[in-house]
Amino acid sequence: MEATHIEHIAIAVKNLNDSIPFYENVLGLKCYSIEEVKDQKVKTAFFKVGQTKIELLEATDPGSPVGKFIEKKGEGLHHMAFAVKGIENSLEEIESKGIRLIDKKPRKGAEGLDIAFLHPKSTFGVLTEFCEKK
Ligand code: CMX
Repeated sequence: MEATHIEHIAIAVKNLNDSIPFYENVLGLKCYSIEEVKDQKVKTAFFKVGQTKIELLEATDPGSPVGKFIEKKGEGLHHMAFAVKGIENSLEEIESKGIRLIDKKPRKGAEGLDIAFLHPKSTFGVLTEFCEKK
């Protein structure tokens, strides 16, 4: 498989409106998009830092992955996403190496990317995502 760069780093927050001003007014980044991803039960806010993005995640349902994460661990680093070439083949390849997949096939994520998650128990505690722009 080939990972080309860190596509985004995602941070779980309780409330987008409360956290966006830190990134804009303190770090000087610009929120260029707010999008709800119904499938993942989140609202997202995006900032660019070079070719990498910061993605803030607010749960739209307390029983969703981000809702459960906030309840258990509080706000903080939620996952890291690698841009990969050939997401289906990458998933097949790493599954054959014994890595536990959450998504065996890619699905549609924010910004229309194909995305798939690897289980944090297989990746040294960091929820890891692959994504590909097609
Ligand atoms: N990072 C690291 N560990 C995590 C984690 C995260 N983001 N989320 C959960 N875990 C750990 C928990 O701490 C827990 O560990 P322990 O058993 O040691 O306590 C274990 O995983 C199980 O957690 P859980 O709360 O019982 O939750 P589930 O097993 O029901 O689900 C997971 C965990 C990772 C499978 C689920 O969160 C998932 O499918 N995530 C992928 C999808 C996702 O996160 N979507 C939101 C973002 C979408 C987007 O960016 O668009």
